[in-house]
Formats: sequence, structure tokens, C-alpha cells
Amino acid sequence: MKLCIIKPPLPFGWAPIVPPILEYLAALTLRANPDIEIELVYASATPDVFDTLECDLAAISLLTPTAVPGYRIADTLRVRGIKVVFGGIHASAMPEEAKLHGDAVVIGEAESVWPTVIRDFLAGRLKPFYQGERIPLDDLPTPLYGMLKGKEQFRIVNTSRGCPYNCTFCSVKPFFGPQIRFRPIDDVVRDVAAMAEKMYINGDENIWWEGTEQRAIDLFTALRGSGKKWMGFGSLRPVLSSAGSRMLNAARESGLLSLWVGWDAISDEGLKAYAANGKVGVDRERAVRTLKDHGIDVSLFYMLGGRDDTLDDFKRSIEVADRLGVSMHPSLLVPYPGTKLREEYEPHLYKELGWEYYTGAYALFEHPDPAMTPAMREQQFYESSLELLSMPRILRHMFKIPRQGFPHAHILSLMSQVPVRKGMKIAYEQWKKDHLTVQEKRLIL
Ligand code: B12
Ligand code: SF4
Repeated sequence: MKLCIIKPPLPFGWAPIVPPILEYLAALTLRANPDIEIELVYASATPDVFDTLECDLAAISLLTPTAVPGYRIADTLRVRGIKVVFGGIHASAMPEEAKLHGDAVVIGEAESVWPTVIRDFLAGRLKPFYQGERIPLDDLPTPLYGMLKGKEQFRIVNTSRGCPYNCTFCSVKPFFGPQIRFRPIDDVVRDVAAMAEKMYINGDENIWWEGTEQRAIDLFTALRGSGKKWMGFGSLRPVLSSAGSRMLNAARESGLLSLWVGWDAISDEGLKAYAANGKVGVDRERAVRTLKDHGIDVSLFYMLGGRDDTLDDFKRSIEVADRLGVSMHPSLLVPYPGTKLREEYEPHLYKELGWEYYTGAYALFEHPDPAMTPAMREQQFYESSLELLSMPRILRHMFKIPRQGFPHAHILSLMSQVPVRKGMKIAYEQWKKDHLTVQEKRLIL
């Protein structure tokens, strides 16, 4: 039997990161049945393979912005008699929708059910739906790092799942659940050692949590011997805890170059509107300075254009970037399926806009402020993104990156901003041509 594991094309094209699900689901598959032949397909890198792709079963991983191309791929394959099974965060939030384009849908995490799916397929009795359990993470296989051949430079390691907070916009928490589940540190060290690359990404939603700083210190201490550099997402509250300084030193010594922070909203009022309680009341700017004082570069990710945000927030975000000397990456707020935010925004959604618009570059709901028209929000998104990515600002930021990270953090900073700037310019030009057509869809209610 041959299995193809497919990551549909990402909304903004190819990224130099191997989609983690490909090599990980391959490892889970061979653990369940070592006789299965596997082909991995990263559709952003090889978009034209689907008319000729040969396999018995296609496993397609869906995020919301990749759902529409994922369904298109499935429809193409099924015409040729190939069975399709969907999984991932979007398929789990919208299983009935996914089933319209596939033979089976795995809801939830793969580990507990994937062997059953394979067995059922081989026996010719695939069921329409499978429910994955949230199991302890003490026996996950190492992804088959290196199996995807391409020019991608980064691979991902995951060390935990789950989150105790309840930010209304978050689609990760409803999927992975309220308990933080950690992987054994030895397993993480084993996985990092298995990657050929000298730099990697920690794909956890959060690399440290308040109350478990010692676990983070133990993990970082164990990773010191890898000799590899890394980056990942981390929250700000633990940075200011009593163990914060020890934790940051351990993180830097383990190779952490750059921390990506979910800044989420510009104002504290915005954070409260999202019930982002892990962030409310934290002196966020002091935490960013503390990180930089410990030799770690910082990038902030945040959302604009929410119903509680103002036009002024677009401008204020640029001031924050300049004051802190960090790179900032906005997106327009997206009410993902399965989130509390989607329920709250339901009466205001532009329902004619399908999942292909859920990329963070479109206004997806009405705003109470008449000045925040969809066109204004989208234009402000592009203008402020391009302002943040202006060459003088990128270069000024380079001089504010902690010297301990030289040269890797500086190269990374350029790599993560210059191509995005180029892509953003192209997207903005396209938007200027297309946005009136999108606006027509909003008017069909
Ligand atoms: C690393 C990461 C990235 C990386 C790499 C993405 C990639 N190439 O795949 C980068 C930084 C490039 C990225 C970019 C984006 N990302 Co991202 N990313 C993540 C992150 C933090 C971790 C992903 C990870 O490590 N997964 C590990 C794998 C193993 O987990 P998994 O895929 O969920 O798989 C498990 C299950 O879902 C299931 N499963 C999944 N697929 C399948 C398929 C089958 C058949 C089966 C049986 C099971 C199954 O089994 C697995 C094990 O249990 C997640 C947040 C998170 N914690 O999940 C966000 C996340 C996936 N990203 C998200 C988004 C929106 C984006 C962007 C669109 C953001 C933007 N506006 O720019 C961009 C797209 C960029 C582009 N080029 O187009 C959202 C998706 C939301 C949604 N509802 O769809 C998430 C969930 C973050 C969030 N806060 O909401 N991202
Ligand atoms: S966004 Fe909020 S709820 Fe989601 S994982 Fe991060 S802290 Fe948890």
C-alpha cells in the first residue's frame, strides 16, 4: 500500500519550513505498519503534482486558510479513485464540511487513532469519522526528519501541548485542551539530535509557562549539548517571574536566538476583550527589554481591526516597534471556526467570504466604528505592515538585536523580514486591483 501525506499550499506561498505534520505522520504510520510506502507532498513547493500523483490513500492535513485548496486536491484525487482522509485543526473544527470532500475525517490528535484508520483502510472498511484522544506525550516517535527532500531550511520540534488560558481568538486551545502535557526531556533531546540542520524551531504554542519555569530550565540545560540554535513562541509573564532571569540565561545558552511573542492586542483593553488573561496586567514592555538584556531577540505578533480595536491602533503598533527596537508582524483578526470569538462575532460575519479569505489579510466582519470600513482596515493593514518592514526600519532594528546573537540572530532577522516585505508589496498591489470584487461579496447578505 502507498500513502501520500499532503500539506495543501499555504496562503502566502512557500515558507522555508518543513510542515511538521508531514514527517511526523510518516513516523506514526511506519510505527503502526512498517510495510507502508510513503510519499510526502508539500504543495507550496510542488503545486503541480496532483494530476499525476499515485497512491492508494491520501492523508491531507487542514488548517483553516488551507481548507479550500485541500478540498480541491481531495476532489482531484478522488476522481481517480484515491481514498482521502482529512485531519488537523480545521478538519476537527468542521468535520461534516470536510467529510463532503473526503472518505474519512480524523477529529483531534492523531496518535491514538491513526493505527486504527490504517487497519480499517487495509481491511476496506474505512469509517466516516474517527475521534482521537488527548493522550500523554511520553511515547511520541521522532519525526522522520530528512524524509521531505527540498530546499526548506528549518524543521520543527514540539515539546508540549495544551494551554490553561482561554483567549477567545485561539483555535489551538480548543484542539489540544486545557491541561499542559509535556514530553519527556530525553525524547526532545533525541529529536533535536536527529535533525541534520544546525537551526530549528520549537513549534510549541509556548516554550515556558508560569509555575513550571524549572521544567523549562531543565529542558534548556539538557539542550545545551546539541550545539544548535533555535527560535520559538513564548509568553511574557514567566520572563518577569522570580525564576525568569535563570530561565532566560538557560534558554540563551541552549541556543535560543529569537523569541516570537503573541502580543495579540496593542492595548490592555484589547487584551481584556479577548480574555487574554495570561497577558493582562503584565508589564509587557519591561518583559521585552528583559529578554533583550538577556541576549534574546524578540519579534511581536499581533492582531488589528478587531471590533474593540481602533484605527489609531494601526499607528500605535509602529510606535511600539520603534520604542522597543523589535520587529512586529500584524495580521487582521481572524474568527477561526471552533473558537469563542467566532461565536461572539457570528452576527457580524461577512458570511460570503469563504475560508480562502481567512488568511489575516481580509476584514471578515462588520466593525462598529463607521470609519473602520473593510477597505480601510485592509489598506491600513498593508500600509502599516509595509511601514514596519521599511528597509530603514529593518536596518535600524538590526543594530538593536542583542550582540550575543551575532551573526545568526541578525541573519534570521533579515531572512524573516526582507522576503515578507517583498511578498507584502506584491500582495498589496494585487489587493488594489481585487478588493472591490471582494467588497461585492460582502454586500451579498
Ligand atoms: C509552526 C507553525 C507555523 C510555521 C510552519 C507552518 C507550516 N509550514 O506548517 C509558520 C511560522 C510558517 C506558520 C505560519 C502560519 N501559520 Co502557523 N502555526 C505553527 C504552530 C505554532 C505549530 C504547528 C506545529 O508545530 N504542529 C505540530 C504538528 C504535529 O501538529 P498538527 O499539525 O496540529 O498535527 C496534529 C493534529 O492536528 C493531527 N493532524 C494534523 N493533520 C492531520 C492529518 C491527518 C490525516 C491526521 C490523521 C491527523 C492530523 O495530528 C497531529 C498530531 O496529533 C501552530 C500552533 C499550534 N500549536 O499548533 C500555528 C498555526 C497552525 N498557524 C496558524 C496560522 C493561521 C498560520 C498563518 C496562516 C498565519 C498568518 N496569518 O500568516 C501562517 C501561514 C504562513 C504561510 N506561509 O502561508 C494557525 C492555524 C489556525 C487554524 N485554525 O487553521 C495556528 C493553529 C496558530 C493559531 N494561533 O491559531 N505557522
Ligand atoms: S493564544 Fe491564549 S489560549 Fe491560545 S495557546 Fe496562547 S495563551 Fe493559550
